[in-house]
Amino acid sequence: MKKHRLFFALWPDDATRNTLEEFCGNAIADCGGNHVKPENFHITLRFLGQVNFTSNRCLRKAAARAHGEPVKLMLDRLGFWSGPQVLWLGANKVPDTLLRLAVNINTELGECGFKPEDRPFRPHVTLARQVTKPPESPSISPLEWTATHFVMVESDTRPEGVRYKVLEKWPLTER
Ligand code: 3AM
Repeated sequence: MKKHRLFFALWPDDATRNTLEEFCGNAIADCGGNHVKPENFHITLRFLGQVNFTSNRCLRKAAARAHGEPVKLMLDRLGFWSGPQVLWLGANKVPDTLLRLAVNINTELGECGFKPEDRPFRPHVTLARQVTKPPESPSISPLEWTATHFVMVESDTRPEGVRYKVLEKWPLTER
């Protein structure tokens, strides 16, 4: 049976995507690595890996049960991880709404046989990969983004690079 490589994410609207590109352009250009295409910018909530059709249905039901409120982000920090060689954009203050959303998703995923991830949740937008040196300055013009939905994405690795396809989205609503 065909499997799909899936993950849950916060997915920027076009305006936010354009601002991300504008604000981070210089840092991305300076870092020298493999630049992530702006259409691929996102914040991963939970990576799922290869999933079959039956799990896929369970996952969609779990996502529909995982309540979350709108996530108001202030992206104001450039970072670099030397292990995975990633340049990323994140927030000095991660909002509780985002942490709660990730917990709720992970909790509901238990119904589908997915255990919570061992590694800590470090929300970020990957800007470039195969980066070998930290950015010259970690400061960046703060960018505000209020995420009003979260999505399930299929990741398709092709010879020309990875392509992401949004399969479904769920609203984040005030209680
Ligand atoms: O959100 P970013 O770009 O940091 O690195 C992959 C990407 O992260 C990550 O899932 C996101 C969407 O592809 N990823 C890939 N394989 C993974 C794995 N085995 C993984 N995350 C955890 N475990």
